[in-house]
Formats: sequence, C-alpha cells, structure tokens
Amino acid sequence: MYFAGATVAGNSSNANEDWTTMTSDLAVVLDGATVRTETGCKHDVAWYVRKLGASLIAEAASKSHPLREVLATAIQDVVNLHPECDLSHPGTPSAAVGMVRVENGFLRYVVLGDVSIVLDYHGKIEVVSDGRVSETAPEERRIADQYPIGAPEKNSALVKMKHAELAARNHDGGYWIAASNPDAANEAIVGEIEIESVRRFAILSDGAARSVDLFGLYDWTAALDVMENEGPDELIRQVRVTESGDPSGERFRRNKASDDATAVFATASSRTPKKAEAKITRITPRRKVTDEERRKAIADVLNSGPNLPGIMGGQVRKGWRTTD
Ligand SMILES: [Mn+2]
Ligand SMILES: [Zn+2]
Repeated sequence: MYFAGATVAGNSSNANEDWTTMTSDLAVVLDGATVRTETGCKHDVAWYVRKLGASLIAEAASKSHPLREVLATAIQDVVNLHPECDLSHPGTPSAAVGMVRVENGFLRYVVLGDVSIVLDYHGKIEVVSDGRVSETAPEERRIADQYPIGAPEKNSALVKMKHAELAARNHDGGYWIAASNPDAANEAIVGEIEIESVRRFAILSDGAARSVDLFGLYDWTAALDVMENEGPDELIRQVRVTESGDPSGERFRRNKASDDATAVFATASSRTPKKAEAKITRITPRRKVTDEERRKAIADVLNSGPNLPGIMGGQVRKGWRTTD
C-alpha cells in the first residue's frame, strides 16, 4: 500500500482535534467534535482522539476482530481510562471515525459520523459518510447560519445549536458518534471491496471534505487526482485559500472560518505515485562533474595551506611510528 496524509489545525492557536494514522494495512481518521458546552470530563477532545486512535490500532491488530467490534472495544477501552469523569454527561468528548483495514484480499471500512471515505474502484467513485449530524437541529442551524463568523450572535446561536445536537447524539432518530457508549458502533457503516478492484481511496475529515461538498472546488475524482498528483497537503492548502477568501462565511455558510482538516490518500497497490517520481527528478544533478574538475577541486584543497598541528590533528605524539 502506498499512502500519504496531512492533518492541519483549523486555527494555529488551537490544538488540532483531528487525528490520523497509517500503518502497512490500516488507515484511520478521527475528527473530535468541537466543545461548546460543559463536558463532565477533565480531559480535552485532543486527549480523547489520541486515546481512541491508539486503542483502534491495538484492537484492529487482531484481524479476526470485525471492524464494528474493533470500534466498540476501542470506545470501551477509552471509557476505562477515565472512570473519575462523568461519562454519562451529554457533552462528554466524542469523535467521528473513518477507518480502512486491508486484509485477506479485501479492503474493509467502517465509518461512524461525518468522516468521508472516498473509494475509487471498478471504475466508479463511491463516497461513504454519515451526515446525520448535519440534519439535526435544523432550526438552530438556520439561525446560526444567518450571522457572520465571529459575531457574538453567531457564537450564542452555535451554543444553542450544540445543545440541540447533543440532545440527538447517540439516540435513535438522531446521529451516532464515538463517545462513551460502545453500542454506537452498531450504527456504524461498514463495507468491503475486493482489493484487486480498488484503484485508490482517501479518508477525509469534514474540514477537508468541504473542498468538494461545501466549496465545490472539484468533484471527488478531481479531489483524488489532486491528492495523488500533488499530495493531500495541497488539497488542504486549497481549502485554506478558499476559506481566507470568505472569512465571514457569507458565500459559504459554516460554523468556523476553518475547521481542522485531515486528508489521507492511499493506493491499494504499491504502484509508485507521480509525486515520488517528480521528487527523484528534482534531486538528479543537472550536469556531470568532469574528471578534470574533480582533480582541480582536490588539488585546491591540498594546496590551500599547511596542515598545522593544533588545527587539524593536534599535537604529533613523539615516536608514533616506532614499534618498540
Ligand atoms: Mn471537523
Ligand atoms: Zn475524562
């Protein structure tokens, strides 16, 4: 598997609450949910995603362990790490999850929440994501969208929206996400594809997927092309350029000017991507050094002055060549 990834905080003064890892057969993207209320937990969201991510790697290592079970066990592992916190609090830290594991000739995936997995296989593109969270609290969302980013009215509307969202979190009829209830994993979307038919795939947090689904900079095929040819960091750079051209969110309605953004790109085969070829071309010397030039360079060094003891070699020890 060839893979490349980038993750960038939305705002340089805040911690990145996305998290990602890639191993030889596993790729994970987590997107910690923004905290706007009390949480009942002394840990922050960045801690939550680090711990959940570490548990996912550990639990996914047993390939007989199906991905929904991997996710449920990892959620429970993190619960066990902080019994002192009030994990039944409605604002307890949470994260959307996208994970791909390559095993026994199959690519298997699990998605919980609004992380997007983009699959290019059998000549078609399929995007797997659960956008139910953005369908909750429609009235509160509509009100929040009326105000420019940074306005005090916007911030208080977003807190109201968050309360409505949290009331729908991990409940039937609402949306499901990794938090402190392992049963949420039963609601995750899972699927598998024969690895031979997979050309390439990507996993994106919503902060990176907005390049396509909010800004419309390109379609999914073109987004994969950008990541493959120029790197996932270039996709995120283009997202940031678009955001900085619309800082108050008038053109593209959104909660924050920039969200944490993560993009992972992979090919299922070990095919060398174009970017690596380009890099090798750049480091090739433009011109061969001739033997004459090499001789002259060596002579210049030898003739540049006496090799004084104390500068190059220090004191010459007396009798250093004698054998007795
Ligand atoms: Mn996000
Ligand atoms: Zn805690």
